[in-house]
Amino acid sequence: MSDLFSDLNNDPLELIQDVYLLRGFTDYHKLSTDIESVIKQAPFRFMYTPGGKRLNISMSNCGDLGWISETSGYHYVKHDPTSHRPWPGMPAKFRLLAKQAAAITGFNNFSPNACLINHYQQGQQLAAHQDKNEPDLTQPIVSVSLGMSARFQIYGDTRHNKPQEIELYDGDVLIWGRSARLIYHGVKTNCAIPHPELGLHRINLTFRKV
Ligand code: MD6
Ligand code: FE
Repeated sequence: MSDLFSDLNNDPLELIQDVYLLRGFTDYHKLSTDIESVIKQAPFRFMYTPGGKRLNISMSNCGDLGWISETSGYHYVKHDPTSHRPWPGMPAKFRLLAKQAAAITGFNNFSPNACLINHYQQGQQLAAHQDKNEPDLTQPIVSVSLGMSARFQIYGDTRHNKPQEIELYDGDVLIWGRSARLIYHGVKTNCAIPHPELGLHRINLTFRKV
């Protein structure tokens, strides 16, 4: 399995300092069996913000810990609050993909134990936010885009900047950390291009060490 991803794009583009893009590093087809298995065990669901609003996109998790939003705040937890069972294990292929993508961009020994799975239908968006619920901010985040395209927005150090926008397609992988670890970012899908298998659905895997 070690060469599953290594024959693909090993030439990252640095979008801004410490944010790297690997175009077409993987594709939905390679990961679909594992994704279907995880989602069967822990179906996508809409979570609620601490302010009581329903999030725009549905989510699930796999790995030792899963990210949840609820009225008491944002947390990483070992059990799926819907089923009360542990989150599904992180598939070996997912772990390898994240490790290899991180290593290519100089983040050696990345060993993620949490994978948040976001699901978008066309028009659903993720508002500008920072990822800051992780205890060790020296660890990078690896993010895999699958399915329909999306417009990824990079705002920088405040959400009030005009964002740099980049279109992400099936199999694109973003890796970021160091000076960029806390930048604001968001996602829009109103102009998405459909994917041959997933149609107007997008799945995003974000790998973290927490
Ligand atoms: C998404 N991604 O692409 C959402 N966060 O659907 C993120 O929020 C994200 O891509 C931190 C690092 C990379 C990301
Ligand atoms: Fe994020």
